[in-house]
Amino acid sequence: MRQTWRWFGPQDLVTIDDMLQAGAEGVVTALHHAPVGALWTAQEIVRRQEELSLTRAGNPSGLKWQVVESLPVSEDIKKQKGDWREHLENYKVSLRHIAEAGIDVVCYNFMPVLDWTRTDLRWKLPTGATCMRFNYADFAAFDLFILKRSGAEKDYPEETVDAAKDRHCAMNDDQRAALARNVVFGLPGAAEGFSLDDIRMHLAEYEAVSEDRLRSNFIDFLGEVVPFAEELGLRLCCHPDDPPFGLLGLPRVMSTENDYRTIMDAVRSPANGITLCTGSLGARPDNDLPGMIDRLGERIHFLHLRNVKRETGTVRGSFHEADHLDGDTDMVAVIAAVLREERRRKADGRVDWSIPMRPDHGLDILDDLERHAQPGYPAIGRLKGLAELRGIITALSHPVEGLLA
Ligand code: CS2
Ligand code: MN
Repeated sequence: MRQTWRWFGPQDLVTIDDMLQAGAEGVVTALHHAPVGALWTAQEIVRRQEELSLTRAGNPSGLKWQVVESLPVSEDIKKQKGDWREHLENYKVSLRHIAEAGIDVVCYNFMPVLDWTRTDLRWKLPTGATCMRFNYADFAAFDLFILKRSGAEKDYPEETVDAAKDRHCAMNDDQRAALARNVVFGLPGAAEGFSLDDIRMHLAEYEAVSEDRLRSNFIDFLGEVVPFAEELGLRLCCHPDDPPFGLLGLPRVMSTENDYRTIMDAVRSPANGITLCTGSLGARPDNDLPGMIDRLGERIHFLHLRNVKRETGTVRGSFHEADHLDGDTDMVAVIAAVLREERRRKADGRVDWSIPMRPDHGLDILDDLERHAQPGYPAIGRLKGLAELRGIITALSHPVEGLLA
């Protein structure tokens, strides 16, 4: 595995110097300032490469831009409306510029309107660390009583509606505003923030888009970009829905193994691949992550290793982000499955046998609590996560692995 680190560009409070000390071997970044749907110019890509190639003192960092996360897919493309054809052309030209810059892995997602969604960005754990949390009752309180989405009650079980009512009553105006801000935090690093009216407008646009329609639009998108990406030697990889179930009545089509199987089978090409995010998929008890790696492994081009603690046993429920080796995902079994896949690739002579991975999110601990970097992307919490993951990789790759047997 190649140990990478997400960087939000020069304004990121966690610097290139920091990631070097954490032991990162490569950088994951994007042109976060570029509007969704717009073209990524060759010059801007090169500028970002130059920025990450230097430490603060101006010495070579030795780091390369390894993975693009994300080249976002516009809402128009997802709905096949408005400027979608132009956005599609822009997407292809951006891919060409990315390939020409020597970057070969491109992550994206196909979630309508919202990227990852949480109700709390700094939830305090008993240790004093903070983490991101999705509280289902709070989310329902937002949907039912703040956004006041029509017909929302029918999307929740009665006990959740009751709990949401209690939660909403117990909140003051500031707490309600904070909840709304957290929910619509939207794309991390992107310039966009949404107002409630924006959300209502986007939801209205999706009223006519069923899951089947979204899936077929997705397959059309892949039909256009995958052959092109394959020619360029690129590997596209789709990040799962987060959380992996529908929200606000919006369709979601990348939440389960079946969803991935359908999309992988629809366009058979190594360029049509997967970002396996154990944090997003792990919020559902019915996703078998080591099994997914065994079964879908040959198309996994990027790994997000992260853990969540589910607070209920249901498919839709509350969860919070946990330490990388804690939580409900068996991270040792996950890493063992990845190492098996890498071994298969080596045996097949694949040049991409080493899969880029990054510690996805971390808890805010120690100085992180004061630094207030991008939510989910603290320096020390991620350093700890990466160090723990590296420990498992090192142990499982060691020739004396059987020593204790
Ligand atoms: C990321 C996602 O921060 C995160 O949770 O894993 O936002 C991810 O960057 C996108 O979904 C990929 O398109
Ligand atoms: Mn992820």
